[in-house]
Amino acid sequence: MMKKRFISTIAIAGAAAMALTACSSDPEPGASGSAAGGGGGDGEVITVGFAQTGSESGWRSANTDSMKEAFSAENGFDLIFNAADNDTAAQITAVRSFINQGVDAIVIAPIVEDGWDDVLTEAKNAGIPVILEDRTVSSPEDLYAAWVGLDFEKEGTMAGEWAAAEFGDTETKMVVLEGTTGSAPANDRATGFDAAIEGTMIEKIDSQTGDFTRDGGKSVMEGFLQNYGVDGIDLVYAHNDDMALGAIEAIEAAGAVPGEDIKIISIDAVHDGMQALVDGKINYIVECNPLLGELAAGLVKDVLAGNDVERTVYVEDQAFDQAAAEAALPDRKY
Ligand code: GYE
Repeated sequence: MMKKRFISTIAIAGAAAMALTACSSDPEPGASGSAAGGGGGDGEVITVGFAQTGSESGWRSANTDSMKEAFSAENGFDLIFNAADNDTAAQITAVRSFINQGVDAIVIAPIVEDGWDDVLTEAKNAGIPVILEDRTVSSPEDLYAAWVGLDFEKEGTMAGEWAAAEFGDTETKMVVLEGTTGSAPANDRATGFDAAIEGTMIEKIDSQTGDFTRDGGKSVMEGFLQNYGVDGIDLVYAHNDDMALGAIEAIEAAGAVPGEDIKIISIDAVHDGMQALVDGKINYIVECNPLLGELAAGLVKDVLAGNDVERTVYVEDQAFDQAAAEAALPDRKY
């Protein structure tokens, strides 16, 4: 049985504090600082290769910042950062090069779920632990040490439940802007949402990938508007805020009012998305917390130190309507 742990935003601050505690209990707390907390407690700098997906969205920028901050020299790390520009082959090549460089640990935010068995086996054979952050893989669990991220299916369910409550009793034509094909969040956000709207009067008339980017969301939405017309679409479900923001541009260019003529639901709750929600252009957003750096760094240290870790660490998300977004926006960290 997999052990599962849910962590709230407050607990993330706690985890950060724990990480600091771990650092300060290092054998030589007064030492120059550059190697503090490294090498699983033996004062060595930990070399970590991080294979990021790319830079497709606001969420991704916040996640990259969080990772770079946590895997800093002050925290005892030497970080080798690679962003694969959403190219799955390039991401696997990056992981292979980390193995060849003999890094201490590898962290991956896997672009897609499938295709990881070979390179994960190579890492295992080389004795290099792999920690996954953000997205999941379909590989057997013994090929990686731990995963930290979000419950994407639950995010989809929360979005779908809101849609069902708001629009379920009226004939509603919905189009979907999917995330990257084959990625865990695109798969799971579709599953959760579809189950939640089952049996309602919401009809999915089309669904296409916009690759989690603003440009992708805009051009797919332009196509939908061409095919169905402004009057033929009532609701957009976007798998992330960036695609919703692209859709807003397309809807406005078509002479319609986003959030009114065509309602929009999205996922992430990054700053620009929350602002659009406050402005009434998006109607509902489910959060996806990108601040996973401290937890990922803690897992790397624990795994290298031979400590028992939670194999699956879920960070909890919330959801926002316009009033909640207005209240939350000033204090948002991303
Ligand atoms: O929702 C999207 C990003 O994997 C959870 O990837 C992440 C998703 C996020 O590009 O904005």
